[in-house]
Amino acid sequence: MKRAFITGITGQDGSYLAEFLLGKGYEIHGLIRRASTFNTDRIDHLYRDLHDPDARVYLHYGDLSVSGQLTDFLYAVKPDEIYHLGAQSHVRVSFDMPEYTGDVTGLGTLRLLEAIRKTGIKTRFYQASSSEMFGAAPPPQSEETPFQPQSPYAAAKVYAYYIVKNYRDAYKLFATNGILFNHESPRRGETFVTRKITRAATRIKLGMQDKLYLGNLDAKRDWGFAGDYVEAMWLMLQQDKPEDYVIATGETHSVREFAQEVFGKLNLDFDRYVEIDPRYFRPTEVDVLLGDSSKAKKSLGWRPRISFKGLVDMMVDCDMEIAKKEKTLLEAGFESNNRMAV
Ligand code: NAP
Ligand code: G4F
Repeated sequence: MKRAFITGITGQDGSYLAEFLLGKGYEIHGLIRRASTFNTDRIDHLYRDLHDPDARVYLHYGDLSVSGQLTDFLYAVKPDEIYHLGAQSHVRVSFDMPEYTGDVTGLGTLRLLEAIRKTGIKTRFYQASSSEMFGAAPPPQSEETPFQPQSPYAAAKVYAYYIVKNYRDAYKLFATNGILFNHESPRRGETFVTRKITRAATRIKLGMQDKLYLGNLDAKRDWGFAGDYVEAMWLMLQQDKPEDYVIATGETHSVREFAQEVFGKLNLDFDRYVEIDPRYFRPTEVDVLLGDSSKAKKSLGWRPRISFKGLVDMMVDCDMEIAKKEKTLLEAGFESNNRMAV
């Protein structure tokens, strides 16, 4: 049985990847952070009690800012494949927490690479690189496009990207960069724009919210489905040689278009409910991301399956179910979304 180590297993991508690898027969080891509230909602359905003979998911407390522990984990687990997805991944937040973002999102990658080098384990390493690294570079962006990062998050990812290349060359590690464009799902964090829109619009539809406040509606993104993108991560680690790949749909839409699609599907008047709040503007913005994933198509045989409209439908349908449950609880006199007895 192959063994995978996943950082960021509690995040959107980590949960889809864990599902995907379990389907391929892997044993999964995930790094999780200790929190005072539960942070494993996205993977609870995958977890089995460790006394269960069929248990194949093991969770380990740790943090990307602590190197010694990462080394110990890798030495103990000796994974065949490492998927490094953990990061402070919110671009706007990285302007508020630049030092922390540099430490976790940038140096976190170095700590893992050092752990591989020091333990000498034979493994394959996937780095969650980002289309944010292209920043101000004109579209379409491919593996050949020079980076022009526009945020502390993007700068940290550029550092991580180059340190992966350096360890690949210097120490002959099997280490790859997957340069993934934006990918979304019903499991997307609620402060990223797509999920913020689908959550708000479905709540507005059911009369539980009056307005949706957004920032820059003109920014354009190449949005795909996270479930499709984790397959590309796996494919990259199954190749003979470690290389870097762009993963994207090749289609771009503005935030306004995404929101109009969502509000239109719900027969809601976009102009009536959406307002601009400059607090959501960023000190420097990435205007247009549009990926050229020809290399991945040719070499990995990878293609996105879910279309832009399919993604909107999936997210709206799931958030409508959540909104209905929330409304039922509210009508029955319960506070929704509040798991604590206060
Ligand atoms: P996400 O939902 O924000 O998940 C981030 C994960 O990192 C969570 O599991 C989080 O744990 C963990 N994490 C954060 N700080 C950590 C720390 N100090 N130590 C250990 N773990 C930590 O992000 P995602 O959308 O799944 O993205 C996965 C990766 O791909 C990230 O590296 C992101 O930057 C990159 N990426 C994402 C996209 C995209 O469009 N989604 C595109 C390109 C690249 P908690 O659950 O405890 O917070
Ligand atoms: O959904 P976003 O926050 O995603 P962003 O900044 O593109 O970053 C995501 O994708 C990257 C890949 O390119 C990942 F590396 C990164 O980890 C993350 O997953 O914002 C998308 C666009 C931006 O232009 C932003 O300014 O939406 C605009 N926007 C407009 N109003 C908003 C809002 N973004 C957020 N989060 N909230 C708003 O109210």
